[in-house]
Amino acid sequence: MTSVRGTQKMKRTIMLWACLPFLLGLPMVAEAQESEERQWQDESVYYIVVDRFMNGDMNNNEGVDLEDSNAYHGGDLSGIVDQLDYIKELGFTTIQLSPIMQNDGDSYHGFHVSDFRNVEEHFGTMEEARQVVEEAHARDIKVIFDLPIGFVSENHPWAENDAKSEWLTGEEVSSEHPWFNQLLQVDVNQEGVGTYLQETMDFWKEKTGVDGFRIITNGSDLSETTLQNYPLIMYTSSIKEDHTFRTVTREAFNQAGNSLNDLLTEEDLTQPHQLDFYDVSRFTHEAVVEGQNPITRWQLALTYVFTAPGVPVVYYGTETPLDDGGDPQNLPMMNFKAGDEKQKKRIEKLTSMREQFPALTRGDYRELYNEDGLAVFKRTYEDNEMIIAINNAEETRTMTLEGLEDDHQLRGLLHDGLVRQQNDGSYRLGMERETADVFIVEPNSGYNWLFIGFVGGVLSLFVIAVTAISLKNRKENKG
Ligand SMILES: [Ca+2]
Ligand SMILES: [Ca+2]
Repeated sequence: MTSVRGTQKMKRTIMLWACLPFLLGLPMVAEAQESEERQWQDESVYYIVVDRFMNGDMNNNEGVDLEDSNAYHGGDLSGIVDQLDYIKELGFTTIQLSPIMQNDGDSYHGFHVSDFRNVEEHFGTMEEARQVVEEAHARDIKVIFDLPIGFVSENHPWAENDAKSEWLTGEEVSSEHPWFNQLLQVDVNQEGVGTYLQETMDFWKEKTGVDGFRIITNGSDLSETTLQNYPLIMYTSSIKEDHTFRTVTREAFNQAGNSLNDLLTEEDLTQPHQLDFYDVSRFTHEAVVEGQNPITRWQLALTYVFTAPGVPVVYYGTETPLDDGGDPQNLPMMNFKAGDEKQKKRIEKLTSMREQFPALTRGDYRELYNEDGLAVFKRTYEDNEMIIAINNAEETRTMTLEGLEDDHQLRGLLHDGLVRQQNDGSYRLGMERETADVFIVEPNSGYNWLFIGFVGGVLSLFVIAVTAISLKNRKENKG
């Protein structure tokens, strides 16, 4: 009898203690941002080169040769489904896939399309494309497809069909990049092409549920009328773009001691920002060539890309970080066993910050300071104010923050730093060499007495409740 009663008593006590975290969690819930309708600029994007990510199906491996960097390597749509949890853990909210449309020859990169409305057999089937989207959505991840409408393979039916051949300019794409050799230019400004593009996007939406597209052109802008008010995520990019943001960001961060004065800050919050892509060697390699620690370099560069206006698009393998040996065409298979924990942790923190603090995705931008390798800027959205500090110098740097209200503090989210108001009323920010931090600006209440009071109150109630139960049990035992 005694043992049963003892067990019951223990159960009651355990249940009471089990409630504690929930009670303590209550003020956190109240603080959470009210969810507004999500916009494209709120996303953090992970870019996947489908052939080089994960080989999930051995039955579609025809011609696969891991020794030949120009041959298919076997990655496919079902492999992406297998790794969605991995991507989710890193905190990305959108995946973007290199072109999955039917392709000619060995074009593992997907840019030699022969049918815009079919899935390349090396990558899988339409059903598997639908599954990628469905499984991603089940994890609250959006999916974007690359759609290279600006050019087609020489074997595309448009090259043969007299009626459609007027959609082509009659010229080949001129590009120094070998991926774009022997491609026929599409005249994207023709009304027929615009209609075809729109119907093709509708087709993929209907078949797979995809959330949006990147339309890739050959230099000419799409006619605006075609795509205005298109209801899905959609942005265009050209293989002729000069990628100024990318160039200056890479140059600023590839070496400690570089000035950050040239960093380019755009007004456009919806502009995708990608440091690595098919036409440029990995930033990892650039840092290695400069004799730098690539992890440190990436941490500063990524902090900038994730907190400056724009949408961060991270190339697969950045988290490990993958080195291409300086050849942008060298896209090794993703190695899920490799990886640097510090690098992954930084990415996880940056993605979660963008989810938590709308100033980072929607806020106004203002530069506060930029000298001797230390850049400090502020993002503000409604009552959320964040200050980002990046010290690219090889020494500790300090600066005085102007224009902050009295009795506030800056709480660092990457290094747990705390900046408090000095006796003379100023705020002094100090950053160690080659570090970056993202600070939340909040009222300085010294200790948070409201919260301490709440916790104290809850604890007292618990002590009283537990004591009362013990007394009651003791009485029962005696009785
Ligand atoms: Ca495969
Ligand atoms: Ca093919």
